[in-house]
Amino acid sequence: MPRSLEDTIAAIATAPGPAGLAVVRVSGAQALGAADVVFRASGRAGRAEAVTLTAADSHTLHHGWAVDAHGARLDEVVAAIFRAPRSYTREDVVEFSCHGGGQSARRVLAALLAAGARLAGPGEFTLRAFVLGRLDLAQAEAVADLIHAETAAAADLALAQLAGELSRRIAALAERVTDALATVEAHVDFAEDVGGVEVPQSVREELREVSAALGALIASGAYARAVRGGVPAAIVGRPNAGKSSLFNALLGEARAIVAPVAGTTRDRVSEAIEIAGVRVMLSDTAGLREIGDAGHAVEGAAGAWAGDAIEAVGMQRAVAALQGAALVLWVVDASSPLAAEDRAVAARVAALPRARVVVALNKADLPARVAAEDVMALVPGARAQAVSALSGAGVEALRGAIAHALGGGDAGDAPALAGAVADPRHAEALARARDAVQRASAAAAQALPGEIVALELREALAAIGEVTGTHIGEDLLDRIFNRFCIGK
Ligand SMILES: Nc1nc2c(ncn2[C@@H]2O[C@H](COP(=O)(O)OP(=O)(O)O)[C@@H](O)[C@H]2O)c(=O)[nH]1
Ligand SMILES: [Mg+2]
Repeated sequence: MPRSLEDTIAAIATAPGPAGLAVVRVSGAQALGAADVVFRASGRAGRAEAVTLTAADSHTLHHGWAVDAHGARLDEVVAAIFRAPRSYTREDVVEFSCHGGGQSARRVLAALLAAGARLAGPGEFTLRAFVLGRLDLAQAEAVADLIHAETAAAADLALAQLAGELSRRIAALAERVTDALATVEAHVDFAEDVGGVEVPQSVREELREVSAALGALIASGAYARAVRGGVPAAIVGRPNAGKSSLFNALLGEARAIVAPVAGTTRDRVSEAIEIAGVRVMLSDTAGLREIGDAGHAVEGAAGAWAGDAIEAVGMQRAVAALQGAALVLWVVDASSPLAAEDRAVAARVAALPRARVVVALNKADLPARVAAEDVMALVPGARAQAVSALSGAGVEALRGAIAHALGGGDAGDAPALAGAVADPRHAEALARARDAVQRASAAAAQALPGEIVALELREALAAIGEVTGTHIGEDLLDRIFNRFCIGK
């Protein structure tokens, strides 16, 4: 990404297509000059000279025409002036509000490029806001999160991060590490004169507290991470348990085919639903059961695509969905006793290292032949909910159980999202910081030389700096800002 701050950059900031407005933005030392070349103010009665944007005050609006190099009109526009440093980027910025649709903004942009601006890269306006110190990195990343937010909760989360909630928490922890480091370094200097002295008890205690605080911050972000990134979820169970029926009930529409014959669902059908502010990507899958050697037929001649072979492929996809799922909805037909096939599914589900599991005891409209305890014993830690996909009874409660499994709690007591660590990149960097503080703490406890403690603390600060942006490489910065749209 070219990112010389010398350049004046321009881009269309709005999505293409028919719309009320489109905005073209230009930022940099020559922003006002380039905008002036493109802009002709509409005439005003009793006023001889036209308004020039280079002379305009900050935070003023100017109606007029965008023109090309020959003075031909390109669009009717309103120019908004933001002078440095009171702008999105902290540079001089002009925003042209054009008519929406494909042509107007593109023509205005072309005129700005002809007037000396260069096309901005993805996120380059926000990158400038970061480089020029208006936002720290976590705040700048929140801009991309906000743009990509697919649920209201995800937008709230991003807004809180943009407002600096997370940055403040992290800065407070970084300050404590910095203070501890200063004390240790002073101690090292002092110890050179008087001989080896241990790191003071107060610092050791402080380090233990800071590492616990970092751990708590990371742990408290599990729900926020689900809200930010969405959650892949798989509906699994033996054939005819009612998986497709339940999938449709959760979706509120008849999306998957439901039939009394086993093996109806062969392909994986996926739809997004929202539960507790989390975008859940729900996949209905083929029922899991043993079908002999059918799987091998798939590899044979084309003529060997028997029904069982297709079902076998469906099952392979079901297993893949299961393995990729962060949330598993295991559907049990509670109107018939647990079968070997149910136990086989349970074994697969229980073997998943990290997935959260909800058991739907389906067909609750019929007499129960399965005890919840027997099912729970097969998948420890899961939640179970009786439900009837047919009548709809219990579907809301099932959504509640899923919300709980996602960490969303009950409607009233959902965990606070503001200031939570929602970005896995942040969580990973903070985990490294916590590990380094723990090593520093252990070194201090073992009365190792202060230099070693100081070394670990510097590493912790560097890891924290990857979140706030004080310690960040060009490569990582490129990767982060490439996630943005052009014009943001
Ligand atoms: N009585 C009753 N039947 C159900 C219920 N859910 C599904 N079924 C029936 O069970 C059969 C299999 O359902 P389906 O959703 O295709 O199961 P899948 O193979 O697990 O996807 C169909 O005849 C459904 O109508 C339920 O809650 N109660
Ligand atoms: Mg099905």
